[in-house]
Amino acid sequence: MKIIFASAHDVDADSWIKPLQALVPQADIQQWSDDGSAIGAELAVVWNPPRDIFLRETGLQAVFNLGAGVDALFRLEGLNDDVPIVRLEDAGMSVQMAEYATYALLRASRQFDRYEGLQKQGIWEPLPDIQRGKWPVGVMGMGLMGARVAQTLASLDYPVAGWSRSGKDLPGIECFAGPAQLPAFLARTRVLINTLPLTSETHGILCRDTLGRLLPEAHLINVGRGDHLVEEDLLALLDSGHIHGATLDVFNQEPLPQGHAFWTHPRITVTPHVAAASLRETSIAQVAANINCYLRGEPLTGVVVRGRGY
Ligand code: NDP
Ligand code: OXD
Repeated sequence: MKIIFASAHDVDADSWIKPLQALVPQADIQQWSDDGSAIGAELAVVWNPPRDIFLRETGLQAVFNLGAGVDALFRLEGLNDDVPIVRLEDAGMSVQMAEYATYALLRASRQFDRYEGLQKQGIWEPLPDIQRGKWPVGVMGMGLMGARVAQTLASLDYPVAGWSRSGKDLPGIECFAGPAQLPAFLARTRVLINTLPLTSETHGILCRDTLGRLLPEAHLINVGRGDHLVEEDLLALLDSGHIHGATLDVFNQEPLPQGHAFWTHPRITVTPHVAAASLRETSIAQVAANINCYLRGEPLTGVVVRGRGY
């Protein structure tokens, strides 16, 4: 049984293939090559793979994604509707996401950004104490990433709400669900954290209409996908002052192009899609366990529901 390993990212493929091969010894795992030939793979292990992977490897029976978000796969030609797409389930990412969100929230709410400026000027000036009630947090997407983020911030006594497709019941978190409850969720939120998957329903969801409903002096933390955000709407709301700041990890175009307004905007913090990395050891162990289930004819975990897109 052949497995094709394909990553468009500049990764050392051997450092992924060798440990995976050790955990799935009965498979022949080969690295994608640009020479145009197919290896006749039954399975694919991918992260942002080359555009023609599904046109070339036409006998795939399942695709294992080395990340949580699968939107990039749906943009490729040749992906059959009946091939299961399996995504990473947490695999060490939710704790990183919680760290990232905590850092971004505290930088704004505890005014560490302002203290950085004061230090540069040599000014010793304690700013007013924090009032957590003035920093209601709203987490969009209450899956593996969002729930961990929401629970972490609630444990720091911030008022936290979550919004998802289906209703949730999480202690200490006010839960909203579906399009009908989105306006109420936004209206009580000052710090909006987006952990949604990118689907046809969520594309462009961070726009003038939704962001404009947030409480004044809002802060946006986008760790979902760049295409959730209408970039020019964010810039307009920053200009108007309705949004005070944004911490952005994901962008319409990655890498963020040189000269893009976000690079130098004084109230935008940019990170290069690193909020939560796929950790090699944990990710390989999870994918290998799933491939071994496949080989034994057992059910896989983390299979994307095609009709939902996540
Ligand atoms: P999950 O599938 O576990 O959770 C997705 C959540 O989004 C669910 O709560 C789901 O609702 C909700 N949701 C989906 N569609 C809608 C909708 N139309 N309206 C309201 N809620 C919706 O995914 P993960 O938490 O594992 O990952 C989420 C995303 O985070 C990934 O798809 C990826 O884009 C991003 N990500 C980014 C990383 C980074 O480094 N920047 C790293 C890892 C992930 P319900 O619970 O009802 O199904
Ligand atoms: C993911 C990511 O989806 O890293 O896993 O963005």
